[in-house]
Amino acid sequence: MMELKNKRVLVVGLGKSGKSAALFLHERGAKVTVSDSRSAEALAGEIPALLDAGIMVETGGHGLLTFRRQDLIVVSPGVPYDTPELKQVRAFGLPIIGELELASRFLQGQVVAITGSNGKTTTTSLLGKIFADAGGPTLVGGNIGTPVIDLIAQSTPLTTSVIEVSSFQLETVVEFRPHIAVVLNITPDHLDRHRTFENYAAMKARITAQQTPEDFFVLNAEGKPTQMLAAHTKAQVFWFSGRRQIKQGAFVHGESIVFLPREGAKPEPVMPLADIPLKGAHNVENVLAAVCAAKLGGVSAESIRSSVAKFKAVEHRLEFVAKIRDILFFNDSKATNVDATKKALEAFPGGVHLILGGKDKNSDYTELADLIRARVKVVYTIGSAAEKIERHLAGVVKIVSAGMLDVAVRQATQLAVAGDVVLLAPACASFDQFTSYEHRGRVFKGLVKGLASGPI
Ligand code: UMA
Repeated sequence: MMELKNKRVLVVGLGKSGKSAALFLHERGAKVTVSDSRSAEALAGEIPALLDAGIMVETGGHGLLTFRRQDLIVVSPGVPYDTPELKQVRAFGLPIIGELELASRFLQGQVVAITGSNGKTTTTSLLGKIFADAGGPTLVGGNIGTPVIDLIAQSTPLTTSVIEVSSFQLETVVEFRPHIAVVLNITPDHLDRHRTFENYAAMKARITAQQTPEDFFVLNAEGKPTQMLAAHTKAQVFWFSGRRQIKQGAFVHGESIVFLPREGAKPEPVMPLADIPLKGAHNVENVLAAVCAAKLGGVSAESIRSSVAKFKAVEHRLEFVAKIRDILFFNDSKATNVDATKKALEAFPGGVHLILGGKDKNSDYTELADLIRARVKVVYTIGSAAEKIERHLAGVVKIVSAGMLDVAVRQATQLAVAGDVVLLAPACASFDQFTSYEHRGRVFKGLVKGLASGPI
């Protein structure tokens, strides 16, 4: 375990991760400073408690000198790897780790880590529920919302921690070693930060870097980027597939999900597909991944089946909001990249009014053209990416430049007819107009609920 007493530690970023990291480090006897690019006014709610605890706070930017006087730097996931300050710190040879790495050095019990471009949160909550229903002490956290540091106090050697990890968090891991690691899929996302798809995929691969032959690596058998990872692990590889039988792992056989514990064994039936309560083929893949990881974690097929059958869609992931005048409203605010929007569209055969836009991540929206042509009646653009999206989809579909979410919802409701679907699956980050994708999703739901109570 890492010795922190009297160590000078700088925590960069005072969001959820940074705050938890700072307080944890302080409790362990470190001399902690936090630094955030936001102004003191913007952080007014956080600062007094930190100062009271004896933690130093720097606001309005990161001073180079602040970085120099430290023994360790702990960066928040949202802080880019190549900021000038971090570049310079690296040149001095100071250790830089992320909140996940720090937490994993203190977390007790076994870790099941899930990454992927899409489906992470659904799979993490489902797997958390499966392990908890099976009766063992279970904790759930990570990118899903609760910093892993906040799980440490409750963890014991018997705990299973089911952790959602992002490419941002994997960028700063060193010794992080999950007993079971899952990669759901790798499709372009966060290219504004990682620059190239290859860099982004390399970050995802770091989830297995410290695994050993006693560990398990669960991979999607469909798609080159996940297939290729099998060559880069020391762990035992298990696969999942919605399309075909695989060597060992979980797959769809007829109308059921089955698990194959090793090559040549008899597949064990786990559950009928009909018992999956979630919409869309992508959710079958999420369930397959969860089944595979749960079986490897020792959960019985019967227990898995009953947990999956009771599972409810996670908020903001293709979440049904309301039916008004026979128009269905779905909130998929978590569709923050092009691939997630594709998956959302695949869940509806047609008649879709699609709200797209927000903060661009260097994405290629022309990839949506075929599905939009086949299934979407009108696209409503919002946010700073609107103009780019309109250029990429010119001539493909009728486009309404709505600008703001409330305008988009109002216009979609006017143009939609009975049987149509109004879908928020924006393919972009939310940070231009909202504080998070959750905020955007809640605003959308509020607008829809407002329609339900007033005339339209
Ligand atoms: N900041 C700086 N300097 C910088 C950049 C940011 O000081 O150069 C400051 C900001 O002013 C802000 C703070 O850093 O005060 C924000 O830190 P953060 O962006 O790391 O956010 P947290 O609140 O700590 O939340 C993070 C994850 N956020 C990101 O990865 C962007 C949350 O994932 C996660 O739930 C939380 O830790 C707990 O683990 C959110 C996310 O959007 C949901 N994740 C991305 C995704 O899912 O696509 C990866």
